[in-house]
Amino acid sequence: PPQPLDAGAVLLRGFAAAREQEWLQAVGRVTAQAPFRVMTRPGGAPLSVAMTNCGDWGWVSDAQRYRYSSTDPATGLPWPAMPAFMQAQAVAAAAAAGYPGYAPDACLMNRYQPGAKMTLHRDEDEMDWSAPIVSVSLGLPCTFLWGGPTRQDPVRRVPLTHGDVLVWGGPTRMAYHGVNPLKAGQHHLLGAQRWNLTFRMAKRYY
Ligand code: MD3
Ligand code: FE
Repeated sequence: PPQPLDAGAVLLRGFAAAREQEWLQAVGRVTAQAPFRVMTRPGGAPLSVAMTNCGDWGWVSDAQRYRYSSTDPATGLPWPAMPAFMQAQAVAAAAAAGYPGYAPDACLMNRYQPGAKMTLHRDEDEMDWSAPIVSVSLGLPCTFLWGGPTRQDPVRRVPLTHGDVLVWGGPTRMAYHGVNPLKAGQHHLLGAQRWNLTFRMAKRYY
């Protein structure tokens, strides 16, 4: 049975592992059209994670601000469509976690290389904060940092490995979270990388 981390947050260990080849293929098709790239954060420093998107909306950052954009700023073209396989798997994971009716319109794809990290933050650029977020981890393991409603709350360390899927809804949807610097290593499929895909309802209501 699914393992609840906290109210509304469910960890589906290994949910994506059985179909890892299809995940790799789907990510490969998206990144052939819209490659991973390092974006600039407001203020001008680079993010340490390389990103791309698929779906109707993509999360982007530049020296001015964070926002959702229907087009890839690198080309001006629409983001690649969300592969049907990825969309169906995200919907299935949400349903398994107790969230029927999930309809993601955005998938942010993060690529971590050794040393890359994500500092504590909240995902607050989506219009409807009641819609859950589904997160798929592939490749090297990481330590996920999971805090509470304020930056000062204590942080739990949750190890995430290849194929783990997390569903964040309910009260934990707005929790602070981050990722420790990725340790060096070799994954049998991805080499020295971790990919994390987060499915969101960016502009659609749940
Ligand atoms: C908890 N990504 O892209 S995934 C992000 O591993 C992000 O790349 C991390 O945080 C990564 O914004 C963490 C797990 C995750 C994603 C969204 C959440 C946890 C969350 C939203 C609310 C609470
Ligand atoms: Fe986040």
